[in-house]
Amino acid sequence: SDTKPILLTGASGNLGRMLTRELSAAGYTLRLTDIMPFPDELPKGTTFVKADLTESLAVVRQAEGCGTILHFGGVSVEKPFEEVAGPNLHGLYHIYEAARMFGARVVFASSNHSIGFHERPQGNQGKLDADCAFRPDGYYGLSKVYGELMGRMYWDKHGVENVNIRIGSCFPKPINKRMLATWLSYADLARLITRTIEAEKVGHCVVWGASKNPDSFWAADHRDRLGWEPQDTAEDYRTEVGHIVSDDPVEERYQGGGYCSIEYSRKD
Ligand code: 15L
Repeated sequence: SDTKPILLTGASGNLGRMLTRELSAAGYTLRLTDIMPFPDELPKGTTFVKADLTESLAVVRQAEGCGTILHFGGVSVEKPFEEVAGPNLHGLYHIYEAARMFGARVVFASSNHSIGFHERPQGNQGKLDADCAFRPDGYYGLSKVYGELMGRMYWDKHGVENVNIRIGSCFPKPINKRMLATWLSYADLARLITRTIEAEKVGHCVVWGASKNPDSFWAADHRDRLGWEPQDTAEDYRTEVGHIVSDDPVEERYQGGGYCSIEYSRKD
């Protein structure tokens, strides 16, 4: 396994905290960073530095000597453009420059909102492959498109390897019908991240971040390069949450759900 330390941005967020627990328990050396204080007890051998992604020097200092940068930092929900741009556009640039400088691999927490304006498929027909068109459903999703394309460019131009995970809905449990398609269990994400660290060669890689859900909206991607297969399934929650839908037709029509309805003003 990789002996170099791993930088984890967004460590104080829900997924950052879960990954800190899982990866430190598995024996990885972690350097954590976030703009918010780390709310849990620091695992042994782990360091935490409070830093703003928009400040390039702080990012570079943290990344020195790291083999992998797990980039979970930044704005994680729909916000006005000016709030998204600092962390998600400038911050991401700093991450990629640091990766180029130190020869690190970037694992980018992308999102289904980079393709959120694709309609939901009917049954097994029309599931999306990872090379589908980007159809962002807001400024947040647009920043994830930019992040994925930044990875494309840094691989083509500088050979910086990167894995872009289009995370569906990563929560302890699915809470509505949409999540019977989009849910990613914490355990499946943790196993996926381990593979992104350990895989021999990844190039520029795009993976759908969903568990083994029969209702998934998504099909082919690059998971074979990582040797990852999800093991959990949202199906276990069908009777509990399968009837929970919104009365907003825009939300129910598109894959991005409620993000598509935010400030939606199209008339036809
Ligand atoms: C995301 O990208 C968000 O970070 C998360 O909070 C959820 O809203 C998720 O998408 C989703 O689409 O369910």
